[in-house]
Amino acid sequence: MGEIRHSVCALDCPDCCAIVVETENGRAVRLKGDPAHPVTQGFLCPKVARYLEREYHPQRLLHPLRRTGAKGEARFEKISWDAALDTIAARLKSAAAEFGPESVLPYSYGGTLGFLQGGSMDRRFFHRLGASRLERTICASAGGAGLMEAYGRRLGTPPEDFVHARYILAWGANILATNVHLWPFIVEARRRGARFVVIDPVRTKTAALADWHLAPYPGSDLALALGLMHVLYAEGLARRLDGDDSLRARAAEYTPETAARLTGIEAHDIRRLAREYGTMRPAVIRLNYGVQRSERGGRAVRAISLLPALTGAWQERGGGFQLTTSGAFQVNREALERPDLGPPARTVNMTLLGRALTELDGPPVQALVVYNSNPAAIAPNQAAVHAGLRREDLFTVVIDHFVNDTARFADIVLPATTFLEHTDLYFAYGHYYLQLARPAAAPPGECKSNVEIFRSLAHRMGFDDPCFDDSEDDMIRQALASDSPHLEGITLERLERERFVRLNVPELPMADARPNLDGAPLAYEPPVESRLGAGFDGRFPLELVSSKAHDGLNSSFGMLERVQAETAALEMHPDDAARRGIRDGMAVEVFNDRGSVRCTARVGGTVRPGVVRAASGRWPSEAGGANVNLLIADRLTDIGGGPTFYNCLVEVRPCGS
Ligand SMILES: Nc1nc2c(c(=O)[nH]1)N[C@H]1C(S)=C(S)[C@@H](COP(=O)(O)OP(=O)(O)OC[C@H]3O[C@@H](n4cnc5c(=O)[nH]c(N)nc54)[C@H](O)[C@@H]3O)O[C@H]1N2
Ligand SMILES: Nc1nc2c(c(=O)[nH]1)N[C@H]1C(S)=C(S)[C@@H](COP(=O)(O)OP(=O)(O)OC[C@H]3O[C@@H](n4cnc5c(=O)[nH]c(N)nc54)[C@H](O)[C@@H]3O)O[C@H]1N2
Ligand code: SF4
Ligand SMILES: [Mo]
Repeated sequence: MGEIRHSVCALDCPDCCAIVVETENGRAVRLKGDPAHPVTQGFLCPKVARYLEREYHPQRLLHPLRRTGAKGEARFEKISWDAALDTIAARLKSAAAEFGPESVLPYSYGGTLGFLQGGSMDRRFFHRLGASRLERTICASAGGAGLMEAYGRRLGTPPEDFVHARYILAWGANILATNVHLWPFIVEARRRGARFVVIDPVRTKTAALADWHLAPYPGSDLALALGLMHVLYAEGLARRLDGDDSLRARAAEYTPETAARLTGIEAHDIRRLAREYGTMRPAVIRLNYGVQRSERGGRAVRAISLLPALTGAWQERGGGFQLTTSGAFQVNREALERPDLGPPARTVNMTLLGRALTELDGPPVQALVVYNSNPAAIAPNQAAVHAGLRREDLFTVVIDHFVNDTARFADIVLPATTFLEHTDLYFAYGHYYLQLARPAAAPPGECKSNVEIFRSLAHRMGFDDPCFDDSEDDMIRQALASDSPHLEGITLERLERERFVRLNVPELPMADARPNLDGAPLAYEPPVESRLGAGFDGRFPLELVSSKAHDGLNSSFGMLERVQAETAALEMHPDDAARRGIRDGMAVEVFNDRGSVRCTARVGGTVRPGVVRAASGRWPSEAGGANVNLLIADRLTDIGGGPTFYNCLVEVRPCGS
C-alpha cells in the first residue's frame, strides 16, 4: 500500500472531482474518487479513473523541442529549457519591435480549470507585453450571454438539490457522459418518484435511460421554449409577472402547431411537456451547453432559463435551473491577471482563429503562444486554422502534455505538468465547492507548470514587476482576497485543512433574481445551416451534431485507441444509410463544400432521419489530416460571439464512390 495524496481533477468538466491518489515513490499508481466530497461521492468517470494511462503514456512530452521539419510534419529535436526560453523571448521581442506587441496572440482555453495554471502568470505576462487579448468564446459564451441577459447572473440549482425534484428535464445535457456526478442525485430523485425527461436530437445513453425522450431538430430549442411558454400562459400555468406583456405576446405567436413545424416535435407532445413541467413540482431543468452551440443558441438559453421564473420554480428547493454555477466563484481575478500591467489592446475572438491567422491586419499575428488548448483540432473553419498555422512567417509556441495537432505546427514545444503534478485552486461549473490541490506526483522528465514557464519567460523579457516573482501561494491568497460575500471566511489555511469548501451561496441561489421578460429579441428563425434554413441551397441535407465523446474529453485523450475508435464513428438513421447504399461498419466520407472527412458508419436508432452524429475530440493527425471541424463554419452565435458547432449541413457517401 503506497502513500495517499489528494488531488482535484482539472479537466474541463462541471463536476470538478476531488481525487484520492495512491502513490509509490513519487509516482501515482491509482486514482479514486474522494468519498468525503459531497458531489464526487467516491467515484470518478471512466476517463479519469484511467487517467494514469495518459499521465504515463509513452508519447507524453518530456523535454522542450525545436522544429526541424516543415510545419505540420511533427519533426523535432530535443533542446534545453534555456535554449527554448531564449528563443521564445527573442522572437516575441522582435515581433513586438517590428509589428507592435499586438502581433503576439495568446491562445488558451479549458485544458485546466485551475485558476493558477489556467489564468494567472500567463495573463500577467501577455498584459505586460501588450499582446492582443483573447476573447475566450469557444465553449460557453453564447449561453453565458443568454443567462446574463435573462438574469444578470450565472448561478443555478445546486446538484445536491436535484434529489428534491419531482420533475427533471435534461435539456441538451448528456449527463452520463459529461456530468456523471449529477446522476446519483437523479437516480435518488427517481427512486422517490421523480419523472426524468430528456430533450436532445440524439438518443444518447442518458436519453435512452429517460422516462421520455424528445428529439428536436438541432438548433430549434428557442422555438420549443416559446411553444412551452405558449401553453403555460394559455393554460394558466404561468404566473402573472410585472412587465411580461411582450413575452406573453411573443409566446402567443408560437402555438404548439407552429412550434411543432419548427422543432419536429409533435404538437400534442409540446402540450403534454408544458403541462407536466407546469404541474409536477418542484421541477428542475439541467441545461448543458449543447443547446447554445447553434445560431440561435444564446437566445434559446435566455428563453429556457425564463421557464422557472414563469412557474415560480426558483422559489422551491429542488426546483429551478442549472446551466452553470461558475458565476459564484468570484475570486479576485484582477489581482490574478493584472490587466493593468499593460496598455489596452485589441481583442481577438478565439472562435475566429483561422481568420485571425490568415486575414487579420494592423498588425498581422506574427507570434502565437498556445497552451491549455488544441486549436488545430477543436476550432471551426479548420482549413483556415491549419493554413494559418502553416505560415512560414508565423512563430508558434505550444505548451502541452503531448505533441498534439497544434504542436505539430509549432516552432517550439514545451512540456507541461498535469494537474497531478502542480498546485492549483479550482472552481467548478457544476457545484459550489472551491478546492485546493497540491502536487500528488512528481513531474516526469523536464515538465514544468504554466506558472513556472511564464514566470521564467517574464524574467527573460526583462519584466521586473514584483508580481512576476509571486509564488503559487501568494497568488492563491490574492485570488481569495475578494470582496464577494461568497468567499467570506475562505482562506488558504482553511482550504489546506478542508481541501474543499462550500461557497457562501444561498440555498436558493436565484430566488431573488429579477428576470428580464422582454420578449422582443426572442423571435425564432431556423439556423441557416439546418433543414429549414437556406444553407448550401439544399445540396447537403444532413444535419451533423458533433457532440461530446464518452471516453474522451475534447481532444485531450485523442492519443488513446479507444477514443480514436469512438470519435471515428458516424451515427446514421437506417433510412438515410439505405438511401445512400451505406451499411453498418462501412467506411464513409462526410462532406460539404468545406471539405471531406473519413468516418465509419454506425447505422442504428440513435438519430432521426436527417441527422448524423459524430463524437468530437478526434485528432486530425489520426484521421488523414482533418476532423469534423473541417466541415464546420466559423459563423457566430446570435449573442456572445460563440461557435455554432452543432449547426452544420453535410452529405455522406460510401468511401470510393
Ligand atoms: N465525456 C466528456 N465529458 C465532457 C466533455 C467531453 O468532451 N467528453 N467536454 C466537457 C466540455 S468542454 C463541456 S462544454 C461540457 C459540455 O457538456 P454537454 O453540454 O452536456 O455536452 P454536449 O455533448 O456538447 O451537448 C449535450 C447534448 O446536447 C445535444 N444537442 C446538440 N445540439 C442540440 C440542440 O440543438 N438542442 C438540444 N436540445 N440538444 C442538442 C447533444 O446531442 C448532446 O447530447 O462537457 C464537458 N465534459
Ligand atoms: N466539433 C466540435 N468542436 C468542439 C466542440 C464540440 O463539441 N464539437 N467542443 C468545443 C468546446 S465546448 C470546447 S471547451 C473546446 C475544447 O477545446 P480545448 O480547450 O482546446 O480542449 P482540448 O482539446 O482538450 O485541449 C486542452 C489541451 O490542454 C492541455 N493541458 C491540460 N492541462 C494543461 C496544463 O496544465 N498546461 C498546459 N500547458 N496544457 C495543459 C491538454 O493536454 C490539451 O491538449 O472545443 C470546442 N470544439
Ligand atoms: S467526472 Fe469530470 S471532474 Fe470528475 S473525474 Fe471525470 S472529468 Fe474529472
Ligand atoms: Mo466546453
